[in-house]
Amino acid sequence: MAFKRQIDRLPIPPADAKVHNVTCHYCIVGCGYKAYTWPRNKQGGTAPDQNALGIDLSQQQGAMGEWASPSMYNIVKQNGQDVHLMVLPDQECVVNGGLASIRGSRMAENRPSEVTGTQQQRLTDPLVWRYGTWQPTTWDDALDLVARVTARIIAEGSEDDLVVSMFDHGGSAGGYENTWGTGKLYFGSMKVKNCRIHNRPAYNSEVHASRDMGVDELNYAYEDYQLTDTIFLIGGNPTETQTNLFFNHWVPGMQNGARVVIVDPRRSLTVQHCEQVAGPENVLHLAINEGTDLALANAIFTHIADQGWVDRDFIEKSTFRGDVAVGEDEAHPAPLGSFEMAVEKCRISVDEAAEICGVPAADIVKAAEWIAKPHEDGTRRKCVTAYEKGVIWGNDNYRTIGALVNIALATGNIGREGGGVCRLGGHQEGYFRPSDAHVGRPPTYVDRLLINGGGKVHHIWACDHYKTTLNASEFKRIHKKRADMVKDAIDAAAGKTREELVDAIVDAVNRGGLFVVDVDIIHSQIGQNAHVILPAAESNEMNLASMNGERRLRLSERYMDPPGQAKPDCLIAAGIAQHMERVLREMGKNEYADQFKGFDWESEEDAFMDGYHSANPEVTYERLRAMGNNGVQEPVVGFEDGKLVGTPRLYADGVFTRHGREDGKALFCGGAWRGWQAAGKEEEKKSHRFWVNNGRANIFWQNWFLDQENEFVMDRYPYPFVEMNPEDMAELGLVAGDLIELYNGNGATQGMVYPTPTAKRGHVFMVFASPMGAQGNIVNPGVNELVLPDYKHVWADIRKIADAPKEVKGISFKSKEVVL
Ligand SMILES: Nc1nc2c(c(=O)[nH]1)N[C@H]1C(S)=C(S)[C@@H](COP(=O)(O)OP(=O)(O)OC[C@H]3O[C@@H](n4cnc5c(=O)[nH]c(N)nc54)[C@H](O)[C@@H]3O)O[C@H]1N2
Ligand SMILES: Nc1nc2c(c(=O)[nH]1)N[C@H]1C(S)=C(S)[C@@H](COP(=O)(O)OP(=O)(O)OC[C@H]3O[C@@H](n4cnc5c(=O)[nH]c(N)nc54)[C@H](O)[C@@H]3O)O[C@H]1N2
Ligand code: SF4
Ligand SMILES: [Mo]
Repeated sequence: MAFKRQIDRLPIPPADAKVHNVTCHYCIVGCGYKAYTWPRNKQGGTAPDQNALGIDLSQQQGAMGEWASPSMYNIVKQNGQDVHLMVLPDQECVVNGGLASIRGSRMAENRPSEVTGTQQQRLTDPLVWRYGTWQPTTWDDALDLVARVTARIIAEGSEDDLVVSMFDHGGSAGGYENTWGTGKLYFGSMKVKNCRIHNRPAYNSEVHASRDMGVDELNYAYEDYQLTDTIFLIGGNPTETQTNLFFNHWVPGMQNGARVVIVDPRRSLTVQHCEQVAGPENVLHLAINEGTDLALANAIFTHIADQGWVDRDFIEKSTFRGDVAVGEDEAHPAPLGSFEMAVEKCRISVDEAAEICGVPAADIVKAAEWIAKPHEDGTRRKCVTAYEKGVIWGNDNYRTIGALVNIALATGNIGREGGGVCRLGGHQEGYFRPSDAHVGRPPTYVDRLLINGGGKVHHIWACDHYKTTLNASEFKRIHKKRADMVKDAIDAAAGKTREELVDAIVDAVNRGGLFVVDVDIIHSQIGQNAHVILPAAESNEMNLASMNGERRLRLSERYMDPPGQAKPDCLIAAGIAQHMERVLREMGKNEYADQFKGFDWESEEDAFMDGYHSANPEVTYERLRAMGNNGVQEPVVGFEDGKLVGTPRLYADGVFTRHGREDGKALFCGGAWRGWQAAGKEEEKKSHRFWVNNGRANIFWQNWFLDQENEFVMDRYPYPFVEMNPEDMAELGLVAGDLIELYNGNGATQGMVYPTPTAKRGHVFMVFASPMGAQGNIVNPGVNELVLPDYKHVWADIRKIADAPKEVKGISFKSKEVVL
């Protein structure tokens, strides 16, 4: 922050500064940036030929022009030397068109620097629990312990005793390199079935229904927002969560005349921003009762079908024309089949839905008209459907997502300009792993397994369930208790040999303990339970390939050294595999040891070539580098004239394949409304005063792992905010900034009251995943049939804990609804 760092000027990158392509490693959008680095003793000048930007810096730059804020600058290590670093949004990148965001523009200041003192929390060495604390050590020492304990436990029991929590995305802690490294280890060398993904308690898809219907969830191009008539948003808040998708694609779309239908029980900032850009008359906000999206979507679908606003030709040619193709069963929470089957099963009147959803029937009709009613000249209306966590972590995930895809299929809005039915997305994607078929469907509910005493060794990669899982109070209590048993055993074995130490650990896990290995960039909260902590490198401390929400694949280049001994995750996975192989041979298990061969990678590029490249032979680092920040949209279908050739939209040929059916026909979903689907939700709602809606806000990135050491964020929000209606506040005797406790039968958490006049009475919105108050503490353990959590639907009571503490006294509680 400028005022704190006493910075009123920044060094100018000289004309010969090194330039690196950077894809922002925070959200799904993957904005393009350029990182400039240059020696510490050099500076450029203001004349265009004296600086790397090639512009006249003696002149004031325009608001949308190229300029650097102090947050875009740092001094970092590159090949062992201190260098200046400036990370600026790329004006030429088609994703963001030169826009930054409040997160991406802090990439530079969120780098570890020994000179400026930023992010000194980064792990620099492997740590092992010794003498009652964590002690730094070598990679060989730490990995030897991991491998010995893991190999012993598997040899004496089975691979089912190893529980793995691992990221499955792009950006940092992911990308094609790292998902392959971990995937090859746990699904190639081993067949670990008790594994879960970073954000949900099982190994499954967030959008099973869409895939089962044949539709991959990222099927459009971002430019479709500029070519469409209507944007249909359900359970997403893109101005805060996919920021430059909103500003660089939605805004021009609205300026081109697109109308917007937004389904969110809360008046989000996206509603307000859309009203400003499109005019309130072109924005329809359906502030439905929480969890009733399925009733709404089915009513819109029914109305569209009854009015005949469907694309008959598309239905005939591209969708299944029988009755039921896949019956409802344990693995399919609704039948899948023809349009007619779905219309019959999903049928619900507009009036009935209005009653369930708590919105006027006329608004539901209006939504259906905006989405599907043909233009006056009879031409088809184009509509982009975009959804995210309000329905993914919502009530009845499978049927609700199926219902949204139904609408897009019925109106022929997939694979065409101005169409698409897509996840907005979270992190970038970068999934490439061996088959996960051995996991099964439904998969193991891993958190429950751990809570019930299952599993003996827990490998954790880049996630912190302390802050982000459901039923977190119970999870933490038990995880800690089990990990402490092993800590005690290690403490008691102090000074003994490695063999005796391993014996002591194995004995403790056989008594119910849990041996925990945590791979992270910081010492996280769940890391407090770890016996071995392994330091990872982040994006740009390594090269990293990932794709964004329109499947745009880029290589984000390494421009600095990782701190200390930290390494890319793929090379850490390789290290574990190599030590497993060695230890297993020592144990005489040669055949099993052989399964851990093939990890002799020296760099992340080797991991990329071994994994992603093997299935996509056109794609290499060199070619990706040449494609720059605009990259190529996957799937890559060729290499011509020195360029990779991609695919702007999926299913342009009307052939649907995601479900693996040979007929290439999409399926409709016949999932009727059935009230609260997950166990315990209905009772919880009845017995508590407040709905604790929860999610994200622009300023934070995820569980605050970097934000917690960033003054800009912590000065603004020292505690997680809880938005509350001022009349509810008055009734509870609360004033702005008071610390409150939110409690129910699952546990309790705390936050800071933020008066919000637009909040409905009895609804609060809490920012999730804060180190100072995890919302997950009060989320019940209920999941859907395929073990997807419903984080969003939580009811609790609220009481005051304390007056606003000192850090809170100075902060603003102004409305967040700013005029753009
Ligand atoms: N600033 C920022 N951006 C991020 C992230 C971040 O941490 N910070 N994280 C990234 C990740 S990993 C993800 S997954 C995405 C998530 O992106 P989003 O899904 O856009 O974000 P959320 O805030 O979780 O939830 C969106 C909305 O769901 C609404 N909602 C709650 N219950 C319901 C309901 O019953 N029905 C409907 N229709 N809506 C409901 C909430 O009011 C909220 O406005 O964001 C990504 N982008
Ligand atoms: N109540 C509630 N709970 C939710 C949600 C919600 O909306 N409400 N949303 C869910 C969703 S969508 C998500 S994505 C999850 C997020 O849950 P998590 O995945 O647990 O949270 P993150 O902040 O993404 O975790 C990133 C961790 O990885 C570390 N890390 C960062 N970069 C690297 C790297 O390059 N390598 C390694 N090894 N580690 C790295 C960070 O220090 C941090 O500890 O939360 C889920 N939980
Ligand atoms: S919108 Fe997302 S990808 Fe773009 S700069 Fe912001 S955080 Fe990074
Ligand atoms: Mo996410």
